[in-house]
Amino acid sequence: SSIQVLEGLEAVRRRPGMYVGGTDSRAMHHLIYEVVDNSIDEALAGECDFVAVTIHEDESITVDDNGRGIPVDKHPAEKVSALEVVMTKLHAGGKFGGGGYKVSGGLHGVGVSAVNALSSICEVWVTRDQKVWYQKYKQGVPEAAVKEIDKAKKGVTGTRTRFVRDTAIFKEDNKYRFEILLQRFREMAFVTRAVTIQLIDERHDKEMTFYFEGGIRAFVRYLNRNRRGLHPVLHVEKEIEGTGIEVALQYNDGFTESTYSFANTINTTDGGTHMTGLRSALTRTMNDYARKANFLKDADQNFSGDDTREGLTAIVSIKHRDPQFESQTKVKLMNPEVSALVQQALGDYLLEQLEKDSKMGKTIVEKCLTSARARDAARKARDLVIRKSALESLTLPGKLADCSERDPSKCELYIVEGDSAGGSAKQGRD
Ligand code: 0RA
Repeated sequence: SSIQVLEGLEAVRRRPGMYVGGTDSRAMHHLIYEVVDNSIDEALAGECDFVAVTIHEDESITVDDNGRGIPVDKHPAEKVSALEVVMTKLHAGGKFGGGGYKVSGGLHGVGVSAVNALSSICEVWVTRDQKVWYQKYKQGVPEAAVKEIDKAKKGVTGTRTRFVRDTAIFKEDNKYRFEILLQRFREMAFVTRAVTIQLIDERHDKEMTFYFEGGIRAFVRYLNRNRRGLHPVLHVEKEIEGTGIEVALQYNDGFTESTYSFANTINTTDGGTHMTGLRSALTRTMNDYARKANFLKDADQNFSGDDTREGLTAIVSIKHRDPQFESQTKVKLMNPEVSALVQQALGDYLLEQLEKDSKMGKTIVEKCLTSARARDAARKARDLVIRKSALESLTLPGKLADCSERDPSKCELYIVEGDSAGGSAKQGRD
């Protein structure tokens, strides 16, 4: 009863772009993510700690998990197995309405049915209640009803999905790329602490397993592995107004910024409101602390945002009930309230840590001070170059109007306030 049906499947085959972002290589990999996202959702619900993805020789994909298994009992409204509803109806999943998941990364529940629609063959095995249930589909259409095909050991549960992408839709001759999948699943394993994600490539006899007890703290250590960290990784995890907020950060002796943001385990490469929150918290807190601790004097300018991010490696990961993304490809988080939540969670924690460990505070502030001085020096140097070339060249930049007389003794300098005053001053003269 917690599963709602909103739409049919034909639409997906007609407009794959709307659901998986097209039919190119990227979209093809997206099929795998959609299926894996469902297993990760089960992990986020605390019901699954193992996910395996296998690329077979024929480029078919199997995704296994040890979650509760998709329910197979008869759906109250649809009159068929809930499994069939989940596999063949858009927007069907445990994520809508009351009894469903707390958080979810999948494409608003269209995930696995969209993959089914775009597959020439798809099969699903559900193990629960000491039974194995099975159904097979061609282009999203079931061959037969869900049926029990085997017995299972007590306590063993899970979902296995195998699909063959439909080459009538994915026409380009692309192959799944191990490295691309590897990167994605490494990130997912970092962000979903204590879940094992295994990737097996039977085409090349390769395999990789990810498991990170330390979550994003381990992620920061991994990103800084070739740099020198200036302090232990800072880490804060809070739940505010039902939204989970986690940030890990460490400054290193380098000068580049490496910041990453995740929303419900999805890497939001274009950032969004969680990233804005992270940046605002850093800028504000570093300025507050530097003033309080008298590193910045009254006459000194505030640090700019950039000053506080040189040599910073940071990750913000949020878990939200209803994440809003800019587009179906989910690269930017849009929920407006998230920015303030991240600012609050990180700001309070960071100030506390800096005040508690003044040696670390000093190290980080000095890093910001160096950045600010370097930026100031660079700006002055740039201004000088621009001014010099402005005076040398024929056209003047911005609001300057040149004189037409070359003899300095006959020239005057007029300084006016505002464009209209400037206009009158020019028009009033020959
Ligand atoms: C809806 C409800 C329940 C589990 C799932 C969906 C579920 C879906 C997928 C997709 C891949 N792996 C999955 N594992 C579980 C909860 C059923 C219950 O209460 O037992």
